[in-house]
Amino acid sequence: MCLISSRQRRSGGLRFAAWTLATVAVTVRAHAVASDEVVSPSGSCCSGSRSSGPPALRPSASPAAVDVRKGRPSDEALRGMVWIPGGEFTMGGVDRLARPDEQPLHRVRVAGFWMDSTEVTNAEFRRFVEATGYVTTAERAVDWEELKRQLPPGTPRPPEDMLQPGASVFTPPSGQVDLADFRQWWTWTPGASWRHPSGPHTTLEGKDDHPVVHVSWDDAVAYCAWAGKRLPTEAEWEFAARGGLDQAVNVWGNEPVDHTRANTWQGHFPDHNTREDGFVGAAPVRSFPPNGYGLYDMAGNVWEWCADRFRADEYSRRVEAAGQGAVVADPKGPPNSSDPRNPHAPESRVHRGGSFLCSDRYCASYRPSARMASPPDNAMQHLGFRCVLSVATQENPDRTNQPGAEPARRGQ
Ligand SMILES: [Ca+2]
Ligand SMILES: [Ca+2]
Repeated sequence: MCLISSRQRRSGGLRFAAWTLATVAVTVRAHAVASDEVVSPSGSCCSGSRSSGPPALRPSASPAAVDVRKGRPSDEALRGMVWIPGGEFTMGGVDRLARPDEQPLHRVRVAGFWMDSTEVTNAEFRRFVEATGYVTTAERAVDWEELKRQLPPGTPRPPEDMLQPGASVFTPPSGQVDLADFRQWWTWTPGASWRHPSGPHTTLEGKDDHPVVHVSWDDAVAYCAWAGKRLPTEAEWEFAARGGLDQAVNVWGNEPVDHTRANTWQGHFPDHNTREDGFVGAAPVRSFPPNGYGLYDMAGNVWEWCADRFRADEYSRRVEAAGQGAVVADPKGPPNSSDPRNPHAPESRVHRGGSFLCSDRYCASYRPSARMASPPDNAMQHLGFRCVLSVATQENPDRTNQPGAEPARRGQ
């Protein structure tokens, strides 16, 4: 658990430094986050350097994820999870909406694993916070004295509200705007956090079964560690999202998205949401049909963090390393990030699946091959996560909950 705290301090500071370098001459409103944008402007913003760190997590608060005597996940750990059988699939996309970072197509094999059937909900995240005292990235103020040591000499102090706890909230404009300017619909909002998803005056009342949002990658990793689980790799996430439909455009097949399929955006983005699917923002999990593996909201609702660092050229590098036609086994992402959307960020982590802000006009990232990424301390109103769990076998007793582990049993 100490590792979690140090990671938060590290990436928080670096993330905010990246923002400052990229946007110091821009207005406060420009400090909004990266979005669903297909070709988003460089730089994105952030929840700031949270150098104060969370309080120490209390030990023995984690549910027992693995029964070490039996070498398999405990019934408690498997609650709400489904077994994703391992196999081969074609990773990437070449449909009309596919982007260059989804190519080239290549064959990938993943070992089986358990996966949360839904995005982690507010109720689940609350149990984690109550058990551990964890404080999320967005709930911590920025330590300017620490931050400025990471910046070029003379870098001006950011506006005071940028140093306060907060996150970016979707604020639709009143009319049509330039889709290349995400500042038109993202507003840095002091006091916004997972507890106050639309700003300090909003609550979670009636939203226990909504996906938790405004959680950074660091927060997601902390939750998964507490639960004895982990974030999926990007390959595992895409394999699972496809639900057995290899090379289909969408998680339900090749039919285009509509309001019955997933929580996405209907109408004119970002100023007019006709909410034909019933939801302007996030929906309760399981509001739409599951995919072939029984997973809900793998398309839309909220984005989901993955473990991997992001590189736009990861697939071409992967194919080059493995050789044309090779099957890549359980890729775990590159050692370094390279993200043209966040060129100043020292690290960028993948998130997948799109959100309630996606439409085919704007992002189309509800497609299982679509890739996006943000710095690991970004907390956003449309970004959450779900966990996976690997299990050990007698042959591989040390692979418990590591990517690539084999199943001890099948179920559900
Ligand atoms: Ca919707
Ligand atoms: Ca989702």
